[in-house]
Parts: sequence; C-alpha cells; structure tokens
Amino acid sequence: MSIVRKLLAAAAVTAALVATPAMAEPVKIALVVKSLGNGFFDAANKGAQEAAKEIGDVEVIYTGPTSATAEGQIEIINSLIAQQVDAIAISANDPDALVPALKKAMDRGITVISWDSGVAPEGREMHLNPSDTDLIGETIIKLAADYLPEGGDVAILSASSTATNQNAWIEAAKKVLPEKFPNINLVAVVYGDDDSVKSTNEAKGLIASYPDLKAIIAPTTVGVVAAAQVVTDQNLIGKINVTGLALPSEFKKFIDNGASQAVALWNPIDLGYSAVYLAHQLATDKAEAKPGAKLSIGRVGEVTLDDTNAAAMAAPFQFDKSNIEEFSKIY
Ligand code: RAM
Repeated sequence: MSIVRKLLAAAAVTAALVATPAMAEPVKIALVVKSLGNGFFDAANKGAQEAAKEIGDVEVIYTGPTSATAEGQIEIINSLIAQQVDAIAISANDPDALVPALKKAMDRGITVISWDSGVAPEGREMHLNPSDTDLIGETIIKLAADYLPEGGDVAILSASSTATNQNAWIEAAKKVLPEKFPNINLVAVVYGDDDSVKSTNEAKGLIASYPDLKAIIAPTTVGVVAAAQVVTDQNLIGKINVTGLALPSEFKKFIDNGASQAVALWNPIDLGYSAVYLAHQLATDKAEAKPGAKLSIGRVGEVTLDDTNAAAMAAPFQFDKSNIEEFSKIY
C-alpha cells in the first residue's frame, strides 16, 4: 500500500470515530504510454478504463509525452509523484533512463510496473510482456518469410532506437535468422520513433537504398502503417510486402489493397486491462510481485512472474484477408 493511502486510511479511521464514515479516495493509477496519439495505446486505455470500472473506486490517468522520448516520460513521472498517485504503469521509451525517476516514485510508496515496453528490473516491481519475446521475434521474420519462398532482402523499420520492446524483438529476430530462415537477408534496421513523418521518411530511405528489397518488417503499429502507405504511393504493391505488428483497425486498408499479405498483434485492450488490474493488486497489497508468483489479470486469466519479475501473456494473432475485417471492428 502506498504511504499516501496508508495515511488516508488512518485518517479515515480517525474521521469515522468522530463523524460519519469518510468517503474513500479512489485508487489513482497512471497509465503512462510511449507517446499520445498512438492508436495502439488508445486501445490499451480502453481496456484500462474497463478494468477501472470493473474493479470500482479506481481512477485511471491516461498520460504520455507528445513524442516517444524518455525525457518526456521523466517529466510526466515527476509530475505524477507530485500528484501522489498510487501506481504508475508505464510503457517505457528507454529501459535505463527512467530508472532514477521511477525509483524516486517507489521510494515515495508509489507502486511501479512496466507493461508493453519494459523498464530495467531495479526501476519497477514487475513487467508485463504482451507475449513471449522470442516468439514475437520469430513471428515477425516468419510473416515476411512465408511470402518469400525464394528468400531475399528484408529490412526492419522500428520505433525509437531505445524502445525496450522493439529492441528485444529485433534481437530475437536476428537470433533465429541464420538457422531457421537462412535465405532471408536482413539488410538494415532503421528507426522511425513511432512518429508518422519520420517513419515515412525512413521507409522511403530504405526503398531508395536497397533496390532489391522484398519486404519491410515494422514491429510497430505506427511504422507499419507509414511503410505500407509509402509502398502504396510508390506503386510498389506486389514488389515489396509490408509486414510486422499492426492494429487491424488502422491497417485493414493495406491488407485490402495488397500492400501487405499478413501482419500480427495481440489484443491491446486486454493488455491495458491487465496492466491496470496488476497495478491495482500490487498497490492495494492484494498481491506481491516476487519470482514465481501467480498473479490474476481478472477476466484475461493469470500470469506467472519469472526470475526477473517479468511475465508474458498469450501468443500473437495473425491477421490476413480472411480475418482482418472482423478484428478491425474491435481494435
Ligand atoms: C507501437 C508501440 C508499442 C508496440 C506496438 C506494437 O504502437 O511501439 O510499444 O507494442 O507498436
């Protein structure tokens, strides 16, 4: 329980002795995202608000910087400490740069967890991965390889160069390449910072620099849309297949027009729901984050913490012509 809540609880007991029972303060959980204006995080917020409603007496504060930087997130963390929130659930733009600010938050009794994109273990109580990191790494390569029977050049268009999640997926992808996908040639990894304009320019740069490019793999919902738009605009449909991790509602048009054969993702609504559910359990002392702990994520199920207090949710779904329409209505 946070220090603030303990004090409030004590105050409420005192007040109850002298007057009518005090109104309980809601548990304040800040859902801090990499940047605002990203549809993936808006969907996560939908799930976060659902969790708050279901649990009751919970206020979710949805916040994030305007661009996906650690500096922007540090400012926000400091302001959340000043606001005396009960918990911070953050998708990090950098695994290390946020640690001092998050440690300060924990020293003040604020529960800190990371989700989606992790913080180094010393800066949080636990981390929630949407899915197994190695599985995501292999999936993004397979999505390209499935449509390249002869193999060929592929490039990765990532988010920011310090994003914990994308960097871990790219590492995992590089690990499986030589053995499982020997004819896939990864020629470049570039960074669009989860910014549409930068991602568009990086995609154009890849196409200009690598004339034999057969696929662009963007493990970011922002980058994948930018790359597919560039391929569409440059009349490269059928020559370059865009794939990666995409939000069906934003990406359906590129499956429809053939700029992409297939993409993958997990359910961002369930991810946001689970992050808030976990933050609430830890902030109210209903659960403790320690290796081996099995923690409830409400209607989504349960996760088990590993040695580093990290847990992973389910395998990603694949979307193609057969099912993207249906999923595009959900997220
Ligand atoms: C972007 C963000 C997010 C990532 C998704 C797949 O929206 O970078 O962190 O999980 O893509």
